[in-house]
Amino acid sequence: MPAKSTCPAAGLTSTDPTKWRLSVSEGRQVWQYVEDELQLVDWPQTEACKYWQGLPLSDGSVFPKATTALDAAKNGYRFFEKLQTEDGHWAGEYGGPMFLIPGLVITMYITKTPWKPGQQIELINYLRARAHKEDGGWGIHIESVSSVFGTALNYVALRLLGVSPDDPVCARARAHLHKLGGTTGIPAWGKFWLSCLNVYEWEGNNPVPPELWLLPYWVPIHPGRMWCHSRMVALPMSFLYGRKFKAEVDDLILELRKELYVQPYETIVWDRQRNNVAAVDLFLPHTKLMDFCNEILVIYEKFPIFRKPALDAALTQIRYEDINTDFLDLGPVNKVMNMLSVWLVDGPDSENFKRHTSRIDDFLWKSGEGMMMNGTNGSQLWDTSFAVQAMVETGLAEEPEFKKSLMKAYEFLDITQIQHDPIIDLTVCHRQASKGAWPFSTRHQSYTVSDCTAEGLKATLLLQNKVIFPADYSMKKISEQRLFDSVNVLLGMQNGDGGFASYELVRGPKWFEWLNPAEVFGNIMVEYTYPECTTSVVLGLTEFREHYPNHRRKEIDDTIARAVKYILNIQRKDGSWYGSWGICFTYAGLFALNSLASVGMYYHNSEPVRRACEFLISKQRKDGGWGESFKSSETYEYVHHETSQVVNTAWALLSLMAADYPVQEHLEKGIKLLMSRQQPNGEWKQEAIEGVFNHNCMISYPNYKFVFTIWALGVYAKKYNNPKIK
Ligand code: LAN
Repeated sequence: MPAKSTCPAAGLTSTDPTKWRLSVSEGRQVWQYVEDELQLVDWPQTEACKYWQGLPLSDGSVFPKATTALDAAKNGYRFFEKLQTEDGHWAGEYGGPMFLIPGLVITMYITKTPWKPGQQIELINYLRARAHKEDGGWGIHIESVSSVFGTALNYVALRLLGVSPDDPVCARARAHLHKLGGTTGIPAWGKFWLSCLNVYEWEGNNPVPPELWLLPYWVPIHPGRMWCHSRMVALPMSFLYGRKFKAEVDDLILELRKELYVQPYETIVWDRQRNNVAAVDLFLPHTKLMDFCNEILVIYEKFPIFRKPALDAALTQIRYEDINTDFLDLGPVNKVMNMLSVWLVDGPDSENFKRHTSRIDDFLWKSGEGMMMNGTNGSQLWDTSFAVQAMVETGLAEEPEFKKSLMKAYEFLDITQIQHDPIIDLTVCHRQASKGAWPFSTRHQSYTVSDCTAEGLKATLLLQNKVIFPADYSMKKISEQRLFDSVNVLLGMQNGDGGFASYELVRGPKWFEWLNPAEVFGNIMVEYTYPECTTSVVLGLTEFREHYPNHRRKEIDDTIARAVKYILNIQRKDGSWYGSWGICFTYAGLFALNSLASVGMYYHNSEPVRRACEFLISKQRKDGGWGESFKSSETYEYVHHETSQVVNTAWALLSLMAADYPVQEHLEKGIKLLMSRQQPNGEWKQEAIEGVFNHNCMISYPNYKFVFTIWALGVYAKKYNNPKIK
C-alpha cells in the first residue's frame, strides 16, 4: 500500500465509519463525525447511515429468490425502505462532477475557515480514491479521462488540504499534469479559481465584466436572461474578477506556483494564456464572436470607467441570492463564490459570513470512499417523488407493510413545497415565481424547477387520492389552494415552442450561446426546452385534471396539447429523443413515451410511438438488458455501454410498457436481467453513472437503481398478471 501522507488536522489517515451520523431535518442532510462516546450511544447509526458508509445493515434480512417480478419489486422496496430517512425522504450522494471540492477548498483556505471534525481527512480520501489508476489524474467527472481542469484543481485541493507534494497521489498527479502541458492550459473556470488563489494571473483570464449588470434588461445579453446557473456563477465571478481579488501570498502559494507549471512562473506570458485550453479539456471552442468580444473587453479593462457602480450592482445581486436561499444559493459553485465575496466585503466575523459557513455542510456527503461535494444540496424531492410514484403506479402502495413509509414520504412532500415567491421581489432578482412550486432538493434552496414542481404535484395527488391509508393516520391534506398554486407555477412556464425549460421561462436568444465562455460545457447560456421537463409537466397536469376537472380547464387542456406537439416535433428521425439530464436516449425515451401514452398514443395507433419502440428494441442487448454510455450525451448519438445497466434497462422497459409494445418476449428478457442483478437482500448494486448536465458532465443518481427497477418490475407484474419468471 502506498504511504499516505499525514493530515495535519489529526495525524490520521482515515476516520472511523461507525462514528459518522447523518442528521436530517426537513430534507436538510448533514454528516457529522461524532467522537463523544455517550453521544454515539444516544444517537445510533440508522440503516441509511450504515448503507452510505458501506457498512453492513443491522437488519440483514435475505429473501428467497423471487420467481415473479412482483416479488422482486417487493423485495426491492423492502430494502429501499430501510434507506428512507426519519424526515421521510431518501438521501443519497450526489457526486460525479470533479470540479466542486476544489472551489470549496480554495475558499476555505483563503478565508481561513476551519474544517469540522473528519472533513479534511475524508476529503483527502475521496480525492485519493477517485484519482485514476492509469495516470493519477482526475477528469471533469468521475468517469471521464484525466484533464487539466480536473487534475490541476484537485491537485491544488489536496495540497491545500495538507497533503505533501511527495505523497504518491500528488507526485503522480503532478507528473500527469506536466505531461498534459501544465496548468497554463486550464479552462476558464480553473483559471478563475487559481487566480483567486494567486497561483495564476488575472491577465491570463478572459474578462468577466460586472458591468453586464448595468445593462438595461431589454438588451438580449442582460444576465437576467441567462440560464440561472450561468447567471448565478457569472455573478460572483464578475465581482471577484472586477476586484481582481487575490489571496495573500504565502509559502504554500509560492510552492504551488512552482509545482503547477512546466516553466518558471515568472516567465509565463499571461495574456497569451487567455485562450489557451488543453486539447483534452476542450469540449466547446469559443466562437470567433466570443474571441472578438474578449479582445474589446481586454481594452476596456484598461479603463473600466463603470467599475464602481458595476461592482455595487453585482454585490447587491449576490446579497439577494443569499437572502432568497437562506445562504444555500442555487448550487455548490455559486455558493462558495458568494461566500468568498461576502468574506471579502463583510469580513470573517460578519453575520453574513457566518451564515454562509453554517451552510457548507449541506453540500458535503460522506460515503465509504470519503467526503465529496454534492452537485446540489441533495436530490431529496426528486428521489422521493419518484419513489412515491413507483409505489402507487405499481399497486405496491396498497401493501400494508409499505404504508408507513409512504405516509412519511407524504409528510416530506408537504413540508418541501415552497409556499411563497422569492423573498426579494422576483423581478429585481430575475427569478421565476415560486409560490406553490416544488424544488429539486429542499424548500430553503427556494428555486422553482418545472419538472420537480410537476413530479411533486403528481406524487402528492397520487397519495392524497389513490392510496388508502390506515384509519388511525390522520393525514393533514395539502390544501386545494396549495395545489392550485403549483398549477399556477406550471401554467406560467410554458414556452413559445410548447416545451418547458428547467428553472425559468426561456428569456434569452439562442445566439447568446455564441458567447459561451466556459469551454467545457454546452448549452449553458440560456434556458432551453427539454422533453423531460415537458413530460413531467404533461403528466403532472394530467393527474391534476383528473381530480380537479373544472380548475383552469381550458388552459390546462391547451397547455398539454401544445406540450405534446412539442414532444412530437423534437423526435429525431430514428425515433429517439435526446435526453439532457439523464443518460441519455433511454432516459428521454422514458419521458417522451409517457407523454404520448398520456394522450392515447400507443404502438398500435401511432407511427411516432412505433418508431420510438423500434429504436429502443434495436438497442436491446443479447442478455435482455439495455446499457447506454455517457458518451451518448457527449456525441449526440447512441453509444452502448460495455455492459447492460439496470437503470437503462428499467427506463427502456418502462418506455416500452407505456407504449404498449406488443412483443412480451422482449420485455420478459429485460425483466429477467433486472431480477438476475438483484441481491438476496433485495438491493441492486451501484453500476455506471446515471445523470448528466450541460452535455459534458456526468452526475450520480444512486437511488435510480432502486426506484426505476422496482417501478419497471411492478408495472410488468401488473400488466401481464404477474407471470412466473423462469
Ligand atoms: C440538475 C439536477 C436536476 C435537474 C433535473 C430536475 C433532473 C432536470 O430535469 C432539470 C435540471 C436540473 C434541476 C439540474 C440542473 C443543473 C444542475 C443543478 C443539476 C444537473 C445538478 C447539478 C447541476 C449544476 C449546474 C451543477 C453545478 C455546476 C455548474 C456548472 C454551475
